[in-house]
Amino acid sequence: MAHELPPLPYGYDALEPTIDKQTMTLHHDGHHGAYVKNLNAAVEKHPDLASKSAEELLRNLNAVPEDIRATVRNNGGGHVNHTMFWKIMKPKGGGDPNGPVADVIKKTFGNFKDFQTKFNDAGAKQFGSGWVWLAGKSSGEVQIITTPNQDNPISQGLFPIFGNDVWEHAYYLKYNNRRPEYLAAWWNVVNWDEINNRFNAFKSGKTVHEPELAHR
Ligand code: MN3
Repeated sequence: MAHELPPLPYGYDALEPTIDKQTMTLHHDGHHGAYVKNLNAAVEKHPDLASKSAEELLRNLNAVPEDIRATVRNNGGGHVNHTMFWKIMKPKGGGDPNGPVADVIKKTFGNFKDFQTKFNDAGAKQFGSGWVWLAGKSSGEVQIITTPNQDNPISQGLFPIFGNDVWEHAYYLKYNNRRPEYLAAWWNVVNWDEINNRFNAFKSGKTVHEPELAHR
């Protein structure tokens, strides 16, 4: 069975006014759709990889044949990253974090405002395309990291608790070149319940981050 584009869990206009309908349509159907299509085209060349989930491929990129390794890294990464991204946003989201993720933010960064500032600064400074993440380390601690292109933290042995997409395709139609404005507004659509689910999975040692991608 081929890799599949998961449906958007809400309408294309559901995150208005923070993220506009046209951006969501192009981003999900166009960009994410293309990552899935390109990943399938690459994996078709190596039928022994057909049973592997996109996460399994990313977790050990050195095991992926060299002729498709860069394609799997970029398009498998794009598939896994965006599958996370749609879930950790929701209409009428935002507000202060709650639950265990609020506790770890307070413990690690002092308070939510300081965490947001550090996260937004890291995302603003990521040169070119990429992502800013709250990632979990094997020690159980969390840290803010950035990755270029579509690299996912699992390729570094880190758990992607949540991340924001700072590719221009994520914000340019509405925010133009004002990436910091997008980063600041994005918190209005964050889904803290889903982020707590992910944080709990990290704390309980789960190694699958996007369960819907695990069974093919
Ligand atoms: Mn994107």
